[in-house]
Amino acid sequence: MKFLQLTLFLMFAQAVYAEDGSRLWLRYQENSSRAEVICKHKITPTIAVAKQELESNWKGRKIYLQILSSKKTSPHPDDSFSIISKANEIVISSISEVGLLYGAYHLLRLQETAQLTDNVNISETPKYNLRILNHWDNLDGTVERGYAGGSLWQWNELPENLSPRYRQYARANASIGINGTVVNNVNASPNILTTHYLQKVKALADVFRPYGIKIYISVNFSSPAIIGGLPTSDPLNSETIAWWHSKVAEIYTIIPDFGGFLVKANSEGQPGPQDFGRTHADGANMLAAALKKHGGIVMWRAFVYNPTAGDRAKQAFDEFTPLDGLFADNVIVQVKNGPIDFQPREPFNPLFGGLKKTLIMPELQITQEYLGQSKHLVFLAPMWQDFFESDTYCNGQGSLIKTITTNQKINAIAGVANIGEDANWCGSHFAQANWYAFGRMAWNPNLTAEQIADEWLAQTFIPDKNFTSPATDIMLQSWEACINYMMPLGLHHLFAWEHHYGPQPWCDIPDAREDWLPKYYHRADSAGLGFDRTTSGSNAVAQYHSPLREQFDDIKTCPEKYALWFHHLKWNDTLYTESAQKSSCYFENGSESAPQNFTLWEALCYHYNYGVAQVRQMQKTWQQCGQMIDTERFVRVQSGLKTQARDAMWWRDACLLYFQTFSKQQIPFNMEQPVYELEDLKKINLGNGSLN
Ligand code: GCW
Repeated sequence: MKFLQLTLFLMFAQAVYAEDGSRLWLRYQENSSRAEVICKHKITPTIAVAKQELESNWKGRKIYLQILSSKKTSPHPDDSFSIISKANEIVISSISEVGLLYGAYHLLRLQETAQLTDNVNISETPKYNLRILNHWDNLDGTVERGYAGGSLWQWNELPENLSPRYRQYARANASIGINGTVVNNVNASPNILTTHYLQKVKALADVFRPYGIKIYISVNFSSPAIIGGLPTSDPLNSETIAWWHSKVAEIYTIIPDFGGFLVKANSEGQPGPQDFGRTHADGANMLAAALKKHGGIVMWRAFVYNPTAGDRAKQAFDEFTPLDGLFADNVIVQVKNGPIDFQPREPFNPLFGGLKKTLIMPELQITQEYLGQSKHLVFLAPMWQDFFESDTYCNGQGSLIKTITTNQKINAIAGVANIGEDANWCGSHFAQANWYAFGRMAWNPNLTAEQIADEWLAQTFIPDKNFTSPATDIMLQSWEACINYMMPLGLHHLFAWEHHYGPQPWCDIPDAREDWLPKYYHRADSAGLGFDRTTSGSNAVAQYHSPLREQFDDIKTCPEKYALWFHHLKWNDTLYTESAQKSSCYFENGSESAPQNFTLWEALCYHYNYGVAQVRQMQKTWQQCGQMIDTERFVRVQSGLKTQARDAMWWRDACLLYFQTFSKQQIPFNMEQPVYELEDLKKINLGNGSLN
């Protein structure tokens, strides 16, 4: 009998506490009796959420929720809040309801991360007004570059049936300050604009509204012709214009607080204004005019490149800078962080600092398309921190990206979501940290990766330094590790065809677009390696402001991390900078035998091996600290790290053995030697994703 009771108890406990990650970072221990929360204002749906979260989860003094009268000093002050403690109470105040909600989540975060002190006096204002997720979710339920199962949106069941996950999704976003979501893929189906689908979108908007989240949609530029039956979608044609005006009016009748459109035009086969001999500005302004009177915006993507010869890294700049100043004031040009495409590491996109009279917003990729997808533990906040802190020099020294993109009339930022229908939302436990980090940095890009890792770990696992501090180390070195084992020294796009998971630097597809093949980017030959973007090459360096352009142009001053991004170096050229300093970190025979300077070939061997060593170290650290948490998540992460360690060796061997066919040099004896044969690696079919 006792045994049966125990078994039942264990089964029950397991069912209640399945550690599948579904609770994300919101793992509050509910109060047995409700906390005292007083609000003298009308309890609107948003205030009700704030109140309920605090009543259930706050474990301290009485709380007052207070709406202040607005001074209307800026167009977007709404989300700010303050939290002030008095002797027996805490007052959260804001001029908006959603500000109170953000204040509530902030206070709970302080509680959960053990950062609460007796005297609280906090004032928070987000740096970006619009903090938006971009879902690349298709209407057929698939997700482009999604690694966490199918789409969260059950289009077939909407609008009648509302999955409970919609509310959980909104709650998670609100808890980190995200206030907008583009629900469908930028490779947009025109059908999203049909009344049938707009009703479904409305149902989602209704769920998200109390959480302060606005809905946006991606639109297909040819919608007037495809679903409207017009002979053209030319943005200067009066019928086209009328169609968009009436479509937008319809949307606002259905969803009165609709946010606006996101558009991918004339890129990778998507239609756009250039199909009709018009410019991006013509296209964007036409849509903007339709949205303007309703308060909507257009986010017009700058991710464009033609299959023509030339340097792909230069194309967006070349296409958009002549249009600077021509965009309407409710158009924001949405620019990926780097000039190519979410590679493990890119220098910043020169459109930041290049467009001076146009609203511009960064697009970051949370889903790890090119960083091991949901299989590798790669924390992206260090990359984003690096990006935000990049100095564009557009108005002299100190023109940091985080400064110039948060001092505009509308300050916005987008992150391509990594969310799917998997129980744990993101496909792996640590991938959730990237969703979390995006929200936190969109609120405040001055937060450091370390702070964010630490607070995420404390909430998601345990607020114990013995755990969070080594686990933070893992997270903080994971991005560099990934760069090292995948494509160090400025290499980029060595990925397998279309799949973007494993290495295929040799990839050659007959008739494929040249700029979709790794060879276009690495340019390996018997002389050396790398893409010459100097003044004697493609001259992409000229797109940067001085002194960056001169710095990048000269290999002696070009940061080593961008060496092969900007230069075609010879195999025996000497690299003077960081490799040599790091040489003592990883050598089988210890630092004494390490050379003071590396040749390019040696540096390459060193970095690939160092990347593998870093993952092995991540495994050890996890072994040390991970056992402090529940077994289920410990084991899952442990197993993920095994995959990552094997994949790191696969990457190292594939790239080194392939480049060796050009360098014709041995891998230095004091470094680890390959474990695979190049010919075997070439046979891997990436249909199944990995070596395993
Ligand atoms: O990174 C590339 C992806 C495409 C994506 C495109 C884009 C949505 O491989 O899948 O399409 O970028 O950003 O438009």
